[in-house]
Amino acid sequence: SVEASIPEAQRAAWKKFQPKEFATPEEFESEVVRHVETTLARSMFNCDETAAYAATSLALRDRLIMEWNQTQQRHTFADNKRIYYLSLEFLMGRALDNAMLNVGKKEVAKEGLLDLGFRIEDIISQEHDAALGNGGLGRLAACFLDSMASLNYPAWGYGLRYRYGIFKQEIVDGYQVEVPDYWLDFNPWEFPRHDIVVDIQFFGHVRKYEDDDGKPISVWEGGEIVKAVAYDVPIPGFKTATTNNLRLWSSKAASGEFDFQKFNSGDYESAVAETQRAETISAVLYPNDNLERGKELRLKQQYFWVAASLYDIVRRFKKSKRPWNEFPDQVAIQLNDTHPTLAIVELQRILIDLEKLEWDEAWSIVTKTFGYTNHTVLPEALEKWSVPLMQNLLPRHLLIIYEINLYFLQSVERKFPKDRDLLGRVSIIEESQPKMVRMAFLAIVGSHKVNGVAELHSDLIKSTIFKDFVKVFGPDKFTNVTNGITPRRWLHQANPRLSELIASKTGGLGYLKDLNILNELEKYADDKEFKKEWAEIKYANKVRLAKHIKETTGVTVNPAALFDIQVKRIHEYKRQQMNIFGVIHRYLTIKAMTPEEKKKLAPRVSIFGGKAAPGYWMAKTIIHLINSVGAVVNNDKDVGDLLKVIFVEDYNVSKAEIIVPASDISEHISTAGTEASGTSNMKFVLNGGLIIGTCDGANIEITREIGESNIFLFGNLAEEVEDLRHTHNYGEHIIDPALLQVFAEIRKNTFGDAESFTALVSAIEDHGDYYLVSDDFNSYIQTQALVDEAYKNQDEWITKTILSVARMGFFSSDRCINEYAESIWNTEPLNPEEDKSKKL
Ligand code: T68
Repeated sequence: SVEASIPEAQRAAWKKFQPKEFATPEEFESEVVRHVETTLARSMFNCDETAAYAATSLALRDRLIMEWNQTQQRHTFADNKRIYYLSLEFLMGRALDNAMLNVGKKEVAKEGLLDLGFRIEDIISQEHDAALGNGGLGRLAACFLDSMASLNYPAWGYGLRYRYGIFKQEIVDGYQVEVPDYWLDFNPWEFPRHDIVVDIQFFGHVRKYEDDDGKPISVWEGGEIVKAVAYDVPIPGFKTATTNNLRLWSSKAASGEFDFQKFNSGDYESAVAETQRAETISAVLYPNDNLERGKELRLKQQYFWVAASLYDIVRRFKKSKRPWNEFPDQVAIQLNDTHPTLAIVELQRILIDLEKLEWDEAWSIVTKTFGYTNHTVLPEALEKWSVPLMQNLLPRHLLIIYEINLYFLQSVERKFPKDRDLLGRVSIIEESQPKMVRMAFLAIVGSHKVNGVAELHSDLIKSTIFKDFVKVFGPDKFTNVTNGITPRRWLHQANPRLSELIASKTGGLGYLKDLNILNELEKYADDKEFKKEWAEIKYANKVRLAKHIKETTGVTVNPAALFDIQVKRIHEYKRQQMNIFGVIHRYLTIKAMTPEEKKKLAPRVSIFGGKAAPGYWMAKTIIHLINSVGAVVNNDKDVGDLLKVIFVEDYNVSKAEIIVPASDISEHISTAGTEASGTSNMKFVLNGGLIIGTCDGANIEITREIGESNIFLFGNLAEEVEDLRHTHNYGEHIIDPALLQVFAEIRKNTFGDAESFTALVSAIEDHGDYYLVSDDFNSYIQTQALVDEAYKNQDEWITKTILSVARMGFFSSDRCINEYAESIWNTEPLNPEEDKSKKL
């Protein structure tokens, strides 16, 4: 047992001091007061909300860390296969509410805080979001951590501890302005591990020689060293005894504070500058989603993080004293996109250069260890690194990549001796000027499984960007794992009243552990009482959002109106431009209506939110247009409540928790074939909202699960896109007449100087309309009219939303993680005895 593994001298203390249970509000209060007075060195006499948040978090964290320790002991003792999830992004959001709910202490904390004079919501909202991610990819990593802990998988996340997360967005005069997100002032959720430090090498050169047996040896010498310091973030499972770990690396100058030699020789300034340069590596998250820019610092970040993580993983494995061929039985490493692909090369380097294994043996271990998840087919997002850049920064790694490529191409040549072009097409090195390393190809060659994130997407990668690799490796190397979301945060935490209602009808919170239990709600789809409560909860959630909108924008919106929401990163392929053109079309229609016609129209609030990458001009123009349209529409007396246009500033995880439960309809309207999966589509439906969307990403599977009559699909299909684009460029390109009207209105300066929006209009009229806005516009407008009609029949609408929620079980990230575990990681959960004491 774990107990027997503890030295006798400490065993008694270990047994005596088990995690604090906070059985009563008083016990919780006493912990809060203790932290205020000792840890924070303040008195209860001047304890404000900030201090109350700090002390509450510290009290919770004490408990988490005890469970974290026990989990790690259990995992060490059991010595099972561990999962390592490597992601450059973890979009965690707030931790306190989640921690309280997962350990089942929210009620106790709520009462305790009330006793101390605080409302728990006010305390929760003190917390700064941990926003170490751009969008879907980063949030998926966060949902996966929650599921892995909640399912008792021994799993670690590895990432970077950015000093600045994704920028804070401010809207000034309708334009996006980026403000740095310095979030680490007070972060009770991380534990610095100053004893876990890894030296990371950059630059230098490779020296080759033969050893006494004539074996070629390569040594990576010279260059510079940067230190990686570990920071650990506890990840509690939902009502499990498992608290897993997220390890984030922070960069530090190797010579401590600064280079003393330089300091002593009087070169103080350059000594400080060097320190700063080292710390720059983990300073800032790159704010581009679905775009690669090939910056050297980004490559440095990638290697820094990958090398530190692998050192840690290998060290842990070596403690078990197993032979190397058992490494893949003990370690599964999942690559979240190509950002950590260097891990493949680094493990090969460790095995051949440092551990002295033969190439083939090492390579077999490597490929069995890694799995690679692809998140995009957009060509501009596929990572490539210039060979000269890599040669300079990572000379040994480049040589290994060339060798991997050589052996790979030789095997292709053997299999397809007559196909000369194939070699060039699948080569990891692109023969361009300069040469480039194709990271996705390297990831495929170095992994045993490659997966897409929704069925359509997984099919598309096999038939387009990775087609040749299906030919080379066979179809079984490629698989699909459709994304999912954690119902703990995205239902129980974000929508507590709905969660409570569901629990009351399905026999408690068990549904949060097995989301298919939601199915039991089908029998209430026509239950009058139930529907009334259901509708009341939606209304209350809309009131909550309306309040937020009023406070932040000054605009009053009517909670009885249809809330139409599109929140996600701003991108041309996601087509927020089509949405706002549709809004302008609606505005023109309303302006032309008689009072009688107006009476028949369902009032609508069009809500947008999302960040544009700072260098993405077109995306910023879309934000500007949305705000400009809002400024006109919201002040037009002819329109009144019939239409309001809102841009919610600084969309992030904690705002999503307010926005998602308040939707009637949400928009997932990407050009077919461009959105790999989408995950907010799942969140909205799970919270009783319907979808208007294209046949893209996970929308297709959502439709299959909830039924075609419960979703508003429109637009061209993925297989039609190529031909349409061809026609735009080489045939006649006719723009939709309703869209032309919208453009004409923009040109009249109705929404301010039309010049500012030329790029948006001319992308469609003059530059081939790559995202097919015009092709889909008519279908979009018509489908929005169907939404209007459907919404008028509230009774049917509510039935649709209940049936939809009842059928969403498939989209739990728990299902998703179990699929990864079975088909890619070959691991099983480690269910501890202690779980039995956790009541749902
Ligand atoms: C998203 N990708 C997909 N990328 O767009 C979305 N990219 O369809 C999918 O649901 C989600 O991943 C999860 O699978 C991203 O969010 C990025 O954020 C990103 C960041 C850096 C570089 C490239």
